[in-house]
Amino acid sequence: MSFTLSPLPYAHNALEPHIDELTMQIHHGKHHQAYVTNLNNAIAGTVNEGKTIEELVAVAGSISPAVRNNGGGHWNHTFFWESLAPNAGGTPTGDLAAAIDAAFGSFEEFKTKFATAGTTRFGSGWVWLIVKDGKLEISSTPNQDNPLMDVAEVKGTPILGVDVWEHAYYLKYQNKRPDYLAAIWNVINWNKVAERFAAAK
Ligand code: MN3
Repeated sequence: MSFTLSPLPYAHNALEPHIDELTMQIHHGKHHQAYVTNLNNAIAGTVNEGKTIEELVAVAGSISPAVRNNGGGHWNHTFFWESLAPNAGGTPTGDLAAAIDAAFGSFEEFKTKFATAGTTRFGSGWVWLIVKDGKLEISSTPNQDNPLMDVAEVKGTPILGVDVWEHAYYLKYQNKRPDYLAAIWNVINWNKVAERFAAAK
């Protein structure tokens, strides 16, 4: 059984003006599709055919670079689309808000630290909010790695992930990654993040 690209959970223009329609079309329809296609090609006829994406990601250090990179790309992007929503943003509430305050001092401090982690990730990668030993932490990973991978420097359960590859923002923000990371707060789906937090605790 091979992997398939799920449709975006909203229209390509639904995150305008923060993330533009053309970026979403290319990012989902071309980049994410390519990870799925290349992952399927890389596992075809091997022992990895038939494994779940979670099983593949967990053993990233001992599989081929093609499976690690494209498998990570598939998992990360699926997670990213669900981390965003139209008419979203605002501030987290309840247990999640309390945990953010406890870990980072305040929601504003959290946003600053998360943006710094994303901005200082050299080259391409991801910035994450994870649950580690019951507490929240910010981490970042290179390329298409993620905190579920055995190779991750900081391992944990991701509850929010933001793509900082140039393809995620270049058409609208050009080289200004900090502007993209400032705008992304307008479209974070905190209900989804809270749901993941409750499951991960
Ligand atoms: Mn991407």
